[in-house]
Amino acid sequence: MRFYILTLFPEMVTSALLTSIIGKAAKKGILEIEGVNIRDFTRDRHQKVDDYPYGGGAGMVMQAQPIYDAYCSVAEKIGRRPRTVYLTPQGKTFTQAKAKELACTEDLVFLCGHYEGVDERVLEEIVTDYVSIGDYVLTGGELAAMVMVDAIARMVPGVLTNEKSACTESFEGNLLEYPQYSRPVEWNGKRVPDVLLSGDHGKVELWRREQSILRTRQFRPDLLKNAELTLREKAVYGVNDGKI
Ligand code: 6GU
Repeated sequence: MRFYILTLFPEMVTSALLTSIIGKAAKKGILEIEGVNIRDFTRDRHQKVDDYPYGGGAGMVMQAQPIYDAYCSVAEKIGRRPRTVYLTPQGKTFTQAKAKELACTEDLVFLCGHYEGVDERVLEEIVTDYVSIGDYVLTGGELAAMVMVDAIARMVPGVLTNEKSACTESFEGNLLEYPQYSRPVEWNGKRVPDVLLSGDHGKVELWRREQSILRTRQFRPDLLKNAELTLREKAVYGVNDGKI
């Protein structure tokens, strides 16, 4: 899988992402992350990439041409028009389901805006997905792109060494993850739950499932209506899907 991040600050994005687990996967050749500097595509003799908004108002607007040429350089390289995500608080909120969907794409472009915005015409021309990472405003799309690339890249087979963990963790089946414990058995006067020391894998699985459901009910009851629960679990934990 290849990620192309169109930005005025390519090193901000690549240096953070190429550290740690995602970087290891990139070294192994499982994925590629390329920062594309929009400023490299300016035709302005002062390297300018923004200008005043027509109609007036505060701030500057990123111009269409350098962004479009940066996008075209990627499209030409891969031989087709790639799926292109524009990071904006006006987009649909990013979810684990969206991460999964995008993880099936071979080439993915992210456009990071800055200043007051981006000329609408280039967005109409290249963007396939408008995505926000939450209801707050950032100064630019870079941090949002990093969040998305991390969440998507870790779903690519081979990126996580423990392949099972992508499927048992928080949000899989719309349930939060169960609590984890490691050595020592007692720390700060607190003992690890006995069931985890019992060696009975069946009991451990049942306990973890119960913990996941209880936690979700306590901290994210909004997730439960889409959770994958058996009829028995719904009865035992008093979960209804709003129909009752
Ligand atoms: Cl995706 N971009 C920007 N600039 N701000 C945001 C955002 C994205 N998501 C939340 N705030």
